Amino acid sequence: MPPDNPFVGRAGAKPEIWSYGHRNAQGLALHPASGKLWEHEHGPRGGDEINIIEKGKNYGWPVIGFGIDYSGAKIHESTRKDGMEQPVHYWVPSIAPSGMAFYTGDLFPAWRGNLFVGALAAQLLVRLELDGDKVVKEERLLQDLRERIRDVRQGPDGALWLVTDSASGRILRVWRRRSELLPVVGARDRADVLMSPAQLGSKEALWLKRNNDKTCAQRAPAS
Ligand SMILES: [Ca+2]
Repeated sequence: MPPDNPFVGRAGAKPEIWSYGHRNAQGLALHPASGKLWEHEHGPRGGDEINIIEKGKNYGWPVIGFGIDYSGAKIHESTRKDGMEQPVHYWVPSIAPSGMAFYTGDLFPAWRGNLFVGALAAQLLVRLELDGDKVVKEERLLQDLRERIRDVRQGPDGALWLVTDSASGRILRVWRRRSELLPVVGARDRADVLMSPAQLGSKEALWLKRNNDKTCAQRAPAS
C-alpha cells in the first residue's frame, strides 16, 4: 500500500481508497499534457459523468448528481454540495459511456487534444473538445453504425480503434486516406460509414473500415 495514499491511517477508512463517491466507473485515461486522471462513470437514469480524479476527494454519489432512479424516483439531495466535486461534463439523458482515449495522433490533426468516449446505450462515439480541464464542445459521431461501442483507443498509426459490444462484436478502425484519389473502402455486405468532411473538420473524407475486410471494394459516394 503506498504510504501516501490519502486515507492511510485514517480510522474507519480503507487505506487503498484514492477517491470516493463514484458510481460504476467505465473509463480511465491520463491526460497527455496535464497528466491528470480523467474518469467517466454511469449515472442511474441520466447523470453519466466525466470527472478529473484527485487524491482524497469525494465525487458525490449518492448525495449529489444529475440523474434520477430508474423508477423515476428522486435519488439525490441536490446537484451540488460543499466538499463534493462537480463533474467536468455530464449527460442527461444517459449515453452509457464506455472506454476513453485522448487523441494525440497525426492522422487527424483537427482532433489532436480531443477526448473520445464510446457509448453503449446511445450507440455512438463522442468527441469532446477541451480547453484545459473544461469540456467546451461535444460532437456525436458514427451514429449510423448502430453499434454499442465498448472501448476506444488510439493506434500507433494515429487511427482510432473501436471495440463493439454485441454477440457479433467487431474491432473497427477509424482512419482516412491521405490520397487525393476518390477513396475506396472494403465492404462485404454494405458500405461502411462515411463521416462527412464537415464532421472531420477538414476537406478529406473519413472512412470507417472493417479491419478484416479483404474482398470487394466499393467506390465512395461523391459527396
Ligand atoms: Ca459525481
